[in-house]
Amino acid sequence: NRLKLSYQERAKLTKNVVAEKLFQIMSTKQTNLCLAADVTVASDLLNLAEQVGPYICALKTHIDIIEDFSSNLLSPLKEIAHRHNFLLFEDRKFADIGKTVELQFSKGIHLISSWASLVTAHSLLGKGVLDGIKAASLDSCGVFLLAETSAAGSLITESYTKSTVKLASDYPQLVAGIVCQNNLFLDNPGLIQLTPGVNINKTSDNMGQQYNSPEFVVGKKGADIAVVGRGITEAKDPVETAKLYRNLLWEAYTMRLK
Ligand code: 5IU
Repeated sequence: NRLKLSYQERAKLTKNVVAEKLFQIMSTKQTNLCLAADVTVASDLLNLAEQVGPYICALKTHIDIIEDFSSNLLSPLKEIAHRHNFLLFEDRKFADIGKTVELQFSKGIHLISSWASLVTAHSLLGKGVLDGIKAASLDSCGVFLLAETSAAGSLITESYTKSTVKLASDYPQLVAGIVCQNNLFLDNPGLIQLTPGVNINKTSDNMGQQYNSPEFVVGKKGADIAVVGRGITEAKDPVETAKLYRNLLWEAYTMRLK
């Protein structure tokens, strides 16, 4: 049962090297918080990464929403991630045939494979998406496959969710974990459960996002890492709020181990 194992112990059970690194970072920095840095200006992204960096294990980006994107953003972003010891995680949600995914991952203006050590992908088209990511990986890369979402009215079915977990376990070298809302793989402690839709002040937004509390997702739903976006980025004091989420999430994890 992975829920009773520490992140440190689970680091040894991973087959994907980025997942191993992520568990080690979580353990060393005592944080299972991933910040969804959904800002649209390059300097805001860098400032957020710099300020919140000490309290997170990963910074999740949507690099295609940056209005003033240029490749000049990439080296300072990498430098901040390195200095504060967190991973860069592009939430690209790859969903095409393998060859196209290979190109989307490594080409275009965003050059994702040159800086992101983690990416998300849909399992909809099957294993090709993983082959495409693998073909374009420069260094080591970890994929999070989407098995469930926090969105109300999602079209994902139970059998789709199940098949996605199966696909993940068929590619242990490449898959770091699964994005989901429920405890889907107790028996596979090397995989990481990443759960978005976490907010302490709201239960939804006006576009179908559904939120739960840190205690609920980590304590009851098996999240290893929680993704928090607007709960932090739209707070009056994002740094203090990031610390608060970090503490609540870590406390929920230590309670779970007992
Ligand atoms: N995200 C979700 N739910 C999902 C998946 C991804 O919210 O099921 I898959 C992303 C979208 C956004 C972040 O980048 O996680 C959540 O941001 P907020 O905490 O601001 O809602």
